[in-house]
Amino acid sequence: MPSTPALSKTTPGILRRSAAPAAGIVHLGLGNFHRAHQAIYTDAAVTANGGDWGIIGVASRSTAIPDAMHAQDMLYTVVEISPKGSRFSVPRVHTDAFTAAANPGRVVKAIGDGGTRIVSLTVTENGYNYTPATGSLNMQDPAIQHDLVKPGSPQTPIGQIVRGLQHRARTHGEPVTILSCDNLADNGHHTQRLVREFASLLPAGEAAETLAFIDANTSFPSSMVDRIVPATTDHYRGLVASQRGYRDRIPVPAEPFTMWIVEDNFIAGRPTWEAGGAVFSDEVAGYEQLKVRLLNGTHSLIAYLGALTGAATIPDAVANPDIELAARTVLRNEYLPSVSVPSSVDVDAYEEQLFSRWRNTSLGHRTSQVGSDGSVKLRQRIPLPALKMLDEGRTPQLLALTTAAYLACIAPLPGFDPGPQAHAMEDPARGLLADLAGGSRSGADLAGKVLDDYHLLGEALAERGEFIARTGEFIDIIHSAGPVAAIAAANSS
Ligand code: CS2
Repeated sequence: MPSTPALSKTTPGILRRSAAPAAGIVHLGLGNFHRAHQAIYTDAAVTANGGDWGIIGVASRSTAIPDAMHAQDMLYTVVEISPKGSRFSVPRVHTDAFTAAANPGRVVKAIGDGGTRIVSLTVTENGYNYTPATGSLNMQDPAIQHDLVKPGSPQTPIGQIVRGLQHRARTHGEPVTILSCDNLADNGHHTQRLVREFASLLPAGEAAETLAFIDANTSFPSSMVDRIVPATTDHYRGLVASQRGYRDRIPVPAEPFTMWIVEDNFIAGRPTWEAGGAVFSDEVAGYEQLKVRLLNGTHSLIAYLGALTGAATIPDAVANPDIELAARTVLRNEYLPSVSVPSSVDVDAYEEQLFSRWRNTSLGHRTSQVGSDGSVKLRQRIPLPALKMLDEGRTPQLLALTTAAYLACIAPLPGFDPGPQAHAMEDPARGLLADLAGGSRSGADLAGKVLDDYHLLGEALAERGEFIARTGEFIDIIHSAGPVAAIAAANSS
């Protein structure tokens, strides 16, 4: 039997254009999300209206995706998965792909190149090297320390961007847009603040020159991105081989739903992403709040409570009526009141759409994936809605429960086993939080150390004893009576 051929530019029937456009975008974070989101919109824009908007994809550490992309003529398959069936597409926009860790100088050169007009990022909340306590650049981070003194080999995205901007300032001086596509509240300003903070820490003359360039020649639009993109598995490789007749080492599974709301503030031009359905809007802040709180915040609650009940996937977790009730309550009563809902959004329809997306059983989105990196994700999701409720004299029961369930997964008190899904969650603060838990006698003790001393959810919430005490009580209930008892306690308070 002939073996299945590998995906390449000669694979019949997949390419709408014979060649990728010339590069105009450097994308930091060549992961699954980018390949199923911005790449699809860019492909639609270039197909409809042309333009030199090819993408140089930069993976942070792993060489797996760049290697496979080179072996497949920069191609890969996006597999849209719904219970009704699968749809396949092959974007044709990447012009190059490499790994930053192995080629730090090349990243600086690509960002510094005059042909680069947009530097976009999907580096996750964990990629911005900020301190949860203050939202500022984490000066204790050895990678930031390294990047401040080693201009030629930056390791962090913020360091890479600033070094690339310095190159631009000193050579051609062309403007460039820095576009964050991560789930950070106010992601444009947040990124701009970190970039400026890094630049201001350079030696005096360099700092002034770089800041002047940043202020005159860059823009930092905010954007809200949305598409559920699970990790790929052999199942999807098999599906592509059997349904499309070629071998793809790196297919990307994604839900059919996709959304991109962008602030139209591009100092050096942009692709016509509206051709792919992107919406340019002045209401990005409202969309970001809506998404980061209602979707991502509720997602965290579902992931941690789900993992504690043994659910491996998000659809399994929301199928549990207690978890569904907790999710609906946190979304409606605790997140929604803090959101400036954009004029075109019908909240009831948005909520129902979220639940139907979360119920997509064919997607297999794992609780351990959504539960990973909680120490940097929850900082984006919980503090502002919690503070608003506390200021109004109400206790945010389910936000405290989210925090408690997170800690029960990542930093259980001695003698408690949160189960395999919790063990599989990765988190940059796992070691530190586990140490704090190891030396704690009770939930109150742990919650005090994590929220008050360590400021996991920022400085303002560290001052709110009521929130910390309630989190401690939920930690104890989860440890002694389980997550369902904790949901009942939250709902009856
Ligand atoms: C999830 C997001 O992992 C998480 O924290 O909430 O990755 C979510 O699936 C996407 O933001 C959906 O757009």
